[in-house]
Amino acid sequence: MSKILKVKARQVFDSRGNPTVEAEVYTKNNSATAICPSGASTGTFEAYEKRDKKNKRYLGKSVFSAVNLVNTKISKKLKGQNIHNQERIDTLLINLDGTRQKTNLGANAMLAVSMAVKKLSAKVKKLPLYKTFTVKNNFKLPYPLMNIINGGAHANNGLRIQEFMIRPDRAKSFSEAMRVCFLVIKSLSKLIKDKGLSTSVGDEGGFAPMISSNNQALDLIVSAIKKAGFKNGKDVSICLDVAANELFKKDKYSIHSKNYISVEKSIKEYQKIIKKYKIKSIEDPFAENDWMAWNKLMKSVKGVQIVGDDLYVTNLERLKKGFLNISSNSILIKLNQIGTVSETLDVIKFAQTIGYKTIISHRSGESEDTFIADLAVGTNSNQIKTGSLARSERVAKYNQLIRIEEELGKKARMNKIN
Ligand code: 2PG
Ligand code: MG
Repeated sequence: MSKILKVKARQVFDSRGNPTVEAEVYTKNNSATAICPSGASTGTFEAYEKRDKKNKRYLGKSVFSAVNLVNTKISKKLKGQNIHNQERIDTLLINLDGTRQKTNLGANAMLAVSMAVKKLSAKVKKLPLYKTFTVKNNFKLPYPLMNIINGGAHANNGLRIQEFMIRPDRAKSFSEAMRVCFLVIKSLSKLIKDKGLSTSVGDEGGFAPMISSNNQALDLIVSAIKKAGFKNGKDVSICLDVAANELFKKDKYSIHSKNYISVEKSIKEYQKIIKKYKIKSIEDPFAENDWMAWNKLMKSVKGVQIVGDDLYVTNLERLKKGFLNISSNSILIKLNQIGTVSETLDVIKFAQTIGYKTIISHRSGESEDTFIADLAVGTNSNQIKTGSLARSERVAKYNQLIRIEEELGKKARMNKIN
């Protein structure tokens, strides 16, 4: 048995330049680190992110109190624990915190520790991380959902929809999937340049040109797919994250234009763009508490992946509610929405049992940590959403998947999209 000697944390910075927690866990001869990511368009029911709101030296954004809790209370509690007993360690963290939304310790402190424990256990066992989750063999690589045009809270261009993504549905291998996305992105870059617009990128590496209509962004992507030599809706599919929490006021939505319209009218507009642009996946089409709207959409569109992100916040109770309500057919998984590795795995297992697709996701504030790439393969998740082919904190995850595919060699398989 390898026992935890101590746990230590430090404040580091994320891809937006904001402070975040890095934890380091030690056994006698080994150690491992993990960094907690951070969202911008967060759900109300997400686990709590602890920041030093009163410390003006970092404009209220530092995480020294979370770091301090790791170095004191958490380290003391975990000392002597078996590094391989993830569930017990996560339960100790949950009980030590003792709140529903992890407000005492902070999910940022807890998750950094939980991930570092998982990484260290794999290291001690001399196993690659992806082999230590739920799947033991027949590993499958996820399809990348690449966010190639950024809008909403991730850019300042006035686009209503937050993420315009592509998914290379016919790629037979992960490296081929990357090649397809590479070609579409290069083609999109040229189109944007030719229009005299800027090719600078948003928080997740997608272009953030100064356009403000969803249809304009969608037209650009359709042309880029075509110019790259692919068929929209066959080789490459367009997928969206609306992040509708941000576009909701008094039962009305401003998804399709600046005007606020009813759920029924919004669904009609969804139907139009689904048809016109052959859209295959829509994440957070409605707000986190508007369960009826989700159900209405599920009844009105067929053959579209409807993904719950802010709706479920990787929380088992909310997922169960959504399942009973027939709210979606897929779930976005973000470790820091719930705060421990074990709870995340429970949600993935349940989602897969009820036939939901699981999509492992980054946050808009990310780091060099590639944990989610291994998690996607280790749970046979269908897709991974981790930004565009730009900004090293996004590309790092794709590069890790290329390494995993290479290591699996002939045994490597792509997951099933449908
Ligand atoms: C989302 C995420 C990641 P954020 O809404 O799906 O793309 O954004 O991390 O800002 O919540
Ligand atoms: Mg989302």
